[in-house]
Amino acid sequence: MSRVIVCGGDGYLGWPTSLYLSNNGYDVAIIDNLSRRKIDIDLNCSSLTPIASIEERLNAWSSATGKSIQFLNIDIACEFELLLFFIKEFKPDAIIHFAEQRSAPFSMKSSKTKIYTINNNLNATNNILCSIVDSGYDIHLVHLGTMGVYGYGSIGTTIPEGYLTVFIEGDDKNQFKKSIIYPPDPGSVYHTSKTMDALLFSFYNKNDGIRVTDLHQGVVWGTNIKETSLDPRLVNRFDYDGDYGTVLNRFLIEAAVKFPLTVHGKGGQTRAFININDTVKCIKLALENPSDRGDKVKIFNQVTEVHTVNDLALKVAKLTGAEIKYFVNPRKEAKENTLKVCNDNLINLGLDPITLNDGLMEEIYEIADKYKERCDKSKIICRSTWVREIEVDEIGYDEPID
Ligand code: NAD
Ligand code: USQ
Repeated sequence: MSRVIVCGGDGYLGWPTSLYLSNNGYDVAIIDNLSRRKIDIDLNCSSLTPIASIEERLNAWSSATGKSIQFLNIDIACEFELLLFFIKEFKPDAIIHFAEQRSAPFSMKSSKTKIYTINNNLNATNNILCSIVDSGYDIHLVHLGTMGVYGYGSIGTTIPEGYLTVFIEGDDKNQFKKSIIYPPDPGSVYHTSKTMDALLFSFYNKNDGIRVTDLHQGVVWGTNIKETSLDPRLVNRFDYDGDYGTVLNRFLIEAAVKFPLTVHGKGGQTRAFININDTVKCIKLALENPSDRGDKVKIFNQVTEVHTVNDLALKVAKLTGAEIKYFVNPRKEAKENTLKVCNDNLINLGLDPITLNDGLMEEIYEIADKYKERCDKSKIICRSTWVREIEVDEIGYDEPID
């Protein structure tokens, strides 16, 4: 039986992944410092779905399936010795790394959240890499990265999977061919931390031969998978607040509580998306197809389709009858962009993408509707501004703003 440690296994993606892998024959241990739950308390918001404590979650999983998952409360960014001790004891074949502060708006709220995001994310990644080196085991690291490392402009070309082939003119005027990491172009402090992770992977891969797969994932939508639906105590989290909610999930709960769909600017931003059921499948595919020792970092674009924000709003409005409003964009981002993304690696490994047309949007709308009484409407509008010139009071204009 393959043994895997899921760092960040109490979170939105880590929890369903842990259950999915446990159900598919993996021996799973979760490490999490529960910081995401603490951030909810600080922000005075909570998941739309009522999530059980980690202890209740794990007991419910054992009762429902007879399988057990270990849990350790370790701060990966600060508690290196504990992390190393557990890795040596558990002897994992792989570690999946979800354990980072993942909200772009939260990372841009203040200097305090910028500093926390950089300290937490970079130290977590570096500590995991150091502990793999010190353990002496040949552990495959699978990291959840982001499409945002590329920026979102494909300048008429398809964004490749991590590497770009370039031709450089030498001093002797000959052309040299080289494969380089695609030029990073992050749009927030959070996204910047992911571009810095990529350099850490590249270095430890080159220096210590660590096998790494970096999954450059798009915006995730959805909430439950089959495993999290087995018992109400297994329900996954559903973030909808202005800091942590992602765009399509937000539009669905906004529609359920009759709040206008909050399109930023004119909604011309094009982003890549993936359903949470595909996220867990992609991670299993990545685990089953590690690189060989000595190979460079493997990079997969974990995305299934691209849409503009306005497209999404129109689809949700059509499904639910919701009203759309155009808000001052609190972010500094292009008003519109094209985006073409290569996802051949995961498709060639067998991913059969779920799309927005597969009826799942209705299912998520039903979940949003079921829990709508738990929604605090005052938390919906995004109030984290990228630059201080945008006054928080301006946000909420209901006309498209250039
Ligand atoms: P999340 O915040 O719900 O989960 C992250 C988990 O990691 C939380 O349970 C948190 O408590 C834990 N954690 C954070 N720092 C830690 C530390 N220092 N030590 C131990 N545990 C720590 O986030 P998510 O949505 O599940 O995202 C997981 C990963 O996937 C992130 O790295 C994110 O960048 C990436 N990702 C997410 C999305 C998305 O749409 N949600 C899209 C692309 C990529
Ligand atoms: N947006 C709106 N209205 C909203 C919320 C968002 O118009 O109510 C817009 C944003 O301005 C942005 C786009 O929708 O243009 C996407 O925003 P998002 O909040 O859904 O996603 P983002 O901040 O990019 O971050 C999320 C995850 C992050 C992950 C990233 C993948 O939180 O962890 O890395 O998606 S990607 O966007 O491909 O880089």
